[in-house]
Amino acid sequence: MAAGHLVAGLLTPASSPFVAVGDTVVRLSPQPVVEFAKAAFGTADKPVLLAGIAVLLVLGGAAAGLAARRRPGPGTAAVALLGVLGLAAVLSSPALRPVDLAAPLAALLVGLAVQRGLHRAARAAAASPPGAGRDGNGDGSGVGRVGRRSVLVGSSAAVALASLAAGGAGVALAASGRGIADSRTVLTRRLAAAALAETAPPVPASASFPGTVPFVTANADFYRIDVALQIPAVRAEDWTLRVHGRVDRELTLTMDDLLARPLVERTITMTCVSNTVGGDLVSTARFVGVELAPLLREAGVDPAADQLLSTSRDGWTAGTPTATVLDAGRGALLAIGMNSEALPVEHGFPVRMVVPGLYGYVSATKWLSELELTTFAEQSVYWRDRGWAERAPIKTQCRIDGPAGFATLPQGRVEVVGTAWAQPVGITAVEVRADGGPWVRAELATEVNTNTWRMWRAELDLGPGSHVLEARATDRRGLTQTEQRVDPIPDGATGWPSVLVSVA
Ligand SMILES: Nc1nc2c(c(=O)[nH]1)N[C@H]1C(S)=C(S)[C@@H](COP(=O)(O)O)O[C@H]1N2
Ligand SMILES: [Mo]
Repeated sequence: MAAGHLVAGLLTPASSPFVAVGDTVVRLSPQPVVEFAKAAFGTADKPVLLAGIAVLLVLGGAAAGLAARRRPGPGTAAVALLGVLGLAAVLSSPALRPVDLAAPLAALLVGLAVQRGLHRAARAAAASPPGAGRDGNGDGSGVGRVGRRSVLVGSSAAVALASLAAGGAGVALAASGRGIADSRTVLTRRLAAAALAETAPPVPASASFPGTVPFVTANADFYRIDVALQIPAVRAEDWTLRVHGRVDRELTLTMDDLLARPLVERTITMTCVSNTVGGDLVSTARFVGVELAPLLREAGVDPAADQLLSTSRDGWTAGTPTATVLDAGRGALLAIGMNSEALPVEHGFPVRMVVPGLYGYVSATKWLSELELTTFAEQSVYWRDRGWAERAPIKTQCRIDGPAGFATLPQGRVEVVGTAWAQPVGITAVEVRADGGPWVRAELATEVNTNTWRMWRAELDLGPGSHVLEARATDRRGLTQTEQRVDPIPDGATGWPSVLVSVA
């Protein structure tokens, strides 16, 4: 495994057999398993999966070792099986090339050699004349004390080799990581120096209330959702975007091409379809990028192409209604900057899509590499293949941020604060109530724009005892969110957020 990791570190990090098998498990997992993992482990699902694979490998190795006490066959078969799994994982990955087979191949060959060598050492020791290596363990297996010693020496040598390879892999991966970090620094500087054709108005202090979350989410706090076990490493200098499919002329753009276009800055609230009522898979940033609509118009879009299929460098895909992207008022972006920096690597460096008003899984492709004009009938995409809706506009929703659930409050007036969102139309009202009583209209903070969330506050009079506080939002279309609770799958959760508090 370490040998495979080393070769992958030098070539393509995601081709490490360990990572590639993990990616394949993620890709092939049946939908109930995926939903279970998300519910049980949340955003820790990635380390849990990798640790699980590591445990299985160790247990499998131990079992293979026991099975190979007499004949090398079972051990060789186990190593070969693992090697073939690694090869198959890399071969089936949509994002890896044939040369990336070098990593699982290295793992297979080194694995076979090490297994062979260890087995031979054990047999040689066991077969040596009496006195040199008696069968001292009494189980008749033929592996005696000296046998154990040579196996131990052999194993230690293998461990030492593995550590060397793993260390080398670490160095190789760190070097490629540094390459990306340097590229990000350069891009951040270029963005800072660039003249913006449109800047986002500053967010006024009146856009939030004490007790609400900060209006603009810091990059480090911005929610993160993706299926990438290994973040695709693409230097801005090497990045290209191919625009193809049902277009009059194919385009290939580089970062210089993007930066030569008018750069716009927009404050946008992104939302994940998996967000449950009251959840925090919603964040706001000031994105800098280029407008997608004029770019697609330059390529010449076939009017029949109702789906814009975007592909990530790691093979993940999303399908966005072409009409939404071409709608100039919507302001879909190819984003390069996020809160005065180049995009953080985990948020899609160097380029991602951002389309206000649509859940991320149908619009917000990170590590963007391809845009294809096609139809919803012709082609499906990653989450649609796994039971989620083909189209997914964001549902009007709100969240209570204070008081916290199960808080104990002093008697008297209680301040309730929170946020609400209805991209792209905006929020026009939020109401709160206690214990199913009359709705009380909340005070709304300044609207930054209709593509962002809007903070609110209200006061309620609460007597002693426990109380259920609820909230509901109304959007500019006049639609008030429904009380009916539904799960996120297939197209987003509904229901009123509520908290239980007690007044002393
Ligand atoms: N390449 C890639 N892009 C992706 C995803 C992914 O799994 N892979 N997940 C999408 C989903 S479901 C959401 S909600 C947003 C989240 O973006 P963030 O992690 O920057 O918040 O990215 C979208 N873009
Ligand atoms: Mo999402």
